[in-house]
Amino acid sequence: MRTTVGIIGAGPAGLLLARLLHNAGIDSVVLESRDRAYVEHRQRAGILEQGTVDVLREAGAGQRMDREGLRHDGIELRYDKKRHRVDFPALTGGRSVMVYAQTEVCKDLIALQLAEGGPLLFEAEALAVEDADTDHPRVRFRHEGRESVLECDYVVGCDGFWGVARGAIPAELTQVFERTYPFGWLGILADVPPSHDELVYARHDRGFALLSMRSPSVSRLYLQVPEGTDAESWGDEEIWDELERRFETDDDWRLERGPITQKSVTPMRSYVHEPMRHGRLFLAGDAAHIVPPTGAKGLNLAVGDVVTFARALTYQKDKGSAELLDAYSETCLRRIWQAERFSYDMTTLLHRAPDATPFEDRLQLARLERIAGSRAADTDLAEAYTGFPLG
Ligand code: RFL
Ligand code: PHB
Repeated sequence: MRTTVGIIGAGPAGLLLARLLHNAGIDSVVLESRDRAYVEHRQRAGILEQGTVDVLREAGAGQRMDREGLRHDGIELRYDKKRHRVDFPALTGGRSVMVYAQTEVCKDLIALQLAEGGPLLFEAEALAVEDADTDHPRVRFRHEGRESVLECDYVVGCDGFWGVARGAIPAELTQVFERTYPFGWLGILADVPPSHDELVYARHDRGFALLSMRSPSVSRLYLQVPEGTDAESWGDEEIWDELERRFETDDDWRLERGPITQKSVTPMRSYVHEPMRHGRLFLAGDAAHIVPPTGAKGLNLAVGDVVTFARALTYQKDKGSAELLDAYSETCLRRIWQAERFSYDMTTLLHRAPDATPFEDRLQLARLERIAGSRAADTDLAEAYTGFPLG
């Protein structure tokens, strides 16, 4: 099997890349180790930055998002029973975000790829990337019980944090920057209308809580829990009781309860792998970097990477110049480090570390008061949350 761009992984990064290349007249093959139902139902991110929304529309993948997605013009920060709304359009010259789940983005892109695009093979597991530093890189993979080779001009590793592509970059050329956190998020889906029409990020002495949503009738909520917590160790009523405590206000706001349909724990990590390119192998999305979910940046960063790659390869095709491909890693990393910084800031602003001192508690509250009381600090948050420009 032969193609111009071999794409490993059919998460948002791999699927969107295949679509962008198809639109640019460049052929690709996508290899995905899991089956279609698994990829379409994996619960993850929920917030699309303005730039991501624009990219999906331009790629012809925005119709259902525009019908069913919920435009959000702000978020609420809650602390000390107080509520502060961050007004995105007022602070950023009109920008907003979209609540449209990653599962739905993936469903839309898969349907388009199968209808119009190049091959997308499910249950096709990449085993190794070979000859990455030559002009004929290859992906060895297993599909339908047989081992095969995909011969490529370029390989893009969109295979997430646990994928194989990153391992093909020699360790001596690599630098890894990493931080883990002593807590995770217990996430639930519940069949109940969201108790607020915008997301609520709550800082509480008992730990962080987040109110989000998937639709006008489905809520998505998260609780900070100790690292390594088993989701099943939390009973449903216990979860609602804890959410209620952490979202407490000094007004008559109420948290509505409903049947919990899914429960899981997500670990928290910050991670950057440099460089993101070795010869003709490029890394994109979670394969190269992880942010803690507090800033809602993971999916949006993946989109930024593949837009950068697609532009660079199109430039190479049209102008015969590898200038943008050569700059890929550097271009992506500038944006990635801004998202790492913001995600870290949001995480440390809102979570309570197990060894937090009263001094650190007061500092968190002072930081929150500063955001609530200063247009400059409020704007800083709004700009980062709605997203930095692509490239
Ligand atoms: P993905 O979505 O992980 O997709 C990678 C794909 O590669 C496949 N794969 C392979 N395929 C072939 N051969 C192999 N050897 C392969 N190894 C792996 C996998 O099956 C998968 O389909 O990466 P991508 O495309 O870079 O997209 C990134 C986003 O998914 C990610 O940044 C966000 O979802 C991060 N994230 C969250 N972000 C938020 O903004 N809000 C959230 O609430 C949120 N929750 C999460 C998350 C990430 C999680 N991970 C990675 C464990 C919850 C979880 C559990
Ligand atoms: C979500 O809806 O899953 C979500 C929203 C905002 C975040 C993280 C996750 O910061």
